[in-house]
Amino acid sequence: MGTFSLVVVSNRLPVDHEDGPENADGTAAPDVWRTSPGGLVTALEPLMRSSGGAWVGWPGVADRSFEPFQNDGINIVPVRLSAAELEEYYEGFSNDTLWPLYHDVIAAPAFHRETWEAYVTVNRRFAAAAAASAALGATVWVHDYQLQLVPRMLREARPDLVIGFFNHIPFPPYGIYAQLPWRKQILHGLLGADVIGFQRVADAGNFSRAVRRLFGYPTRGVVIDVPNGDDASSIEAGSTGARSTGARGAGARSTGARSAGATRRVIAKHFPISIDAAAYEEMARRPEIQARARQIREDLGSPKTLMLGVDRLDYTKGIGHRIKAFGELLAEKRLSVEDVTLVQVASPSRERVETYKVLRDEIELAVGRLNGDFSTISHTAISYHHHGYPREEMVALYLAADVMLVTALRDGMNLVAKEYVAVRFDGDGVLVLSEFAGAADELKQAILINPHDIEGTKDAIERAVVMPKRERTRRMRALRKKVSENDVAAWSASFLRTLTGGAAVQAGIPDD
Ligand code: GDG
Repeated sequence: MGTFSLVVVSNRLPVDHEDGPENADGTAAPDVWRTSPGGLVTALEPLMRSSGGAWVGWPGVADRSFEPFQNDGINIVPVRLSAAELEEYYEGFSNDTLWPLYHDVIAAPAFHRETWEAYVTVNRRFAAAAAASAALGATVWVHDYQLQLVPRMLREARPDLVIGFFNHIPFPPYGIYAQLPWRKQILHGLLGADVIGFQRVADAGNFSRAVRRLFGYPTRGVVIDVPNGDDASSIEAGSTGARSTGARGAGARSTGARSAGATRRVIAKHFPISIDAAAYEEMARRPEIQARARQIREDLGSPKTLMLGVDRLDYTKGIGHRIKAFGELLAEKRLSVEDVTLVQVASPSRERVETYKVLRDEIELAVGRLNGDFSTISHTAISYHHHGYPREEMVALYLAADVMLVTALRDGMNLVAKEYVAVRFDGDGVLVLSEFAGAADELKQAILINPHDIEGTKDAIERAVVMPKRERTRRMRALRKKVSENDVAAWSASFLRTLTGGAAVQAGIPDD
């Protein structure tokens, strides 16, 4: 039992460990911690500070143990992972099994019993660290697909806790999910939470359907009635939802998300994640960033239209489809390299996973071919960058881009689409957005595409390039309203409200 009333659990901590320089006498200097300012940190920072919260996660370096410490007002609880565990739990089960499976099997998922074992072991370690940090009756918020067993493990160790889980990636349709050899164990793990959050209505629906198919538990809208005695034996017995009246642990306190009696009420609902829109706009308004945006256009030869893609180099992002569509538009002379340049930022990602190595080769071959075929001495068709950039540079790129291309084949949300919109305080710019990204549920005034339909994607790109100013402004105004109304603070507040308070009210509302 710990002392923190709010505990966040995620695979990575909001800080990265860096080896400090050696002292002059050859002894090691104190550890250096660099804050990694992701959206989640920004969203939770004020709350973590005011509630004295703790963050449990891996510090980004293998085989090292660190004591808990305070960083910038947040209590950091590092979880140790060995190099072998990283390979099996993270690169293996998380990124080579769950990631492709949950993204519509765009790449083939690997199913290995050893990596599953490592996933269970590591989830248990995260759960133990969270249980040791949380005060009596504390709220614990677990994040993402790497930690789906943690809610159940936590509930078993600490029935007094209020447990939330948020899935940042899609939850697949049953026909795909059912391939997973450990499909029951994962659902059982998740059902340990009081509230399970998803990006889209469809993801929450897929989850509830999987629960009905595999466990037979009744669902009504966003509510799932989970029998109180749904312990591990229900998995082995292949439970069809037989009720039990097992008592809840001592010290359990009643929250809106729970109900007394034979069943425990679990909520599975969409909470579309967002960004700190005001912070992006504030950066975009800085004179030096605007100057940088102008400089970028000039350095690219002042094209009439600058198109931009920003993605982790991942097969879910549809980078290849985007390049194909652009290449065909150039070949058919519907666009010309004198007028249009595509800047593609492909930030390095999961470089030790084989599928990602193959993808990098494919993309770079396609970029090289296209540039070889169409670039001139003075105009490069695709300006391709396999680096990570500082956030200021990303904002300058968004400001410089006339057309933003988000062509994901499947994406939980896609924050890049929202960042582009937040930055465009000038009311200009056109967003081309895949309907397979979660963002498409909210950003309906984008030009929505099916990236598998290359002809349709080409038409959409051409339309974006020639769109009259009036229409651009009208669409961007509506998009900006959406993003500023639902920023990341609203997102986390809404999730935590459902988890700790207003859940009883929400629970009565059918799925919307
Ligand atoms: C997962 C889900 C969901 C990218 N390159 C650079 C850079 N980025 C930043 C972007 C954006 C973030 O990384 C990427 O977020 P996305 O949402 O686009 O995609 P995933 O990484 O796949 O995130 C996704 C998200 O979780 C949140 O729930 O939306 O669906 O897959 O913020 O700007 N940032 C900097 N330099 C780069 O080179 N500074």
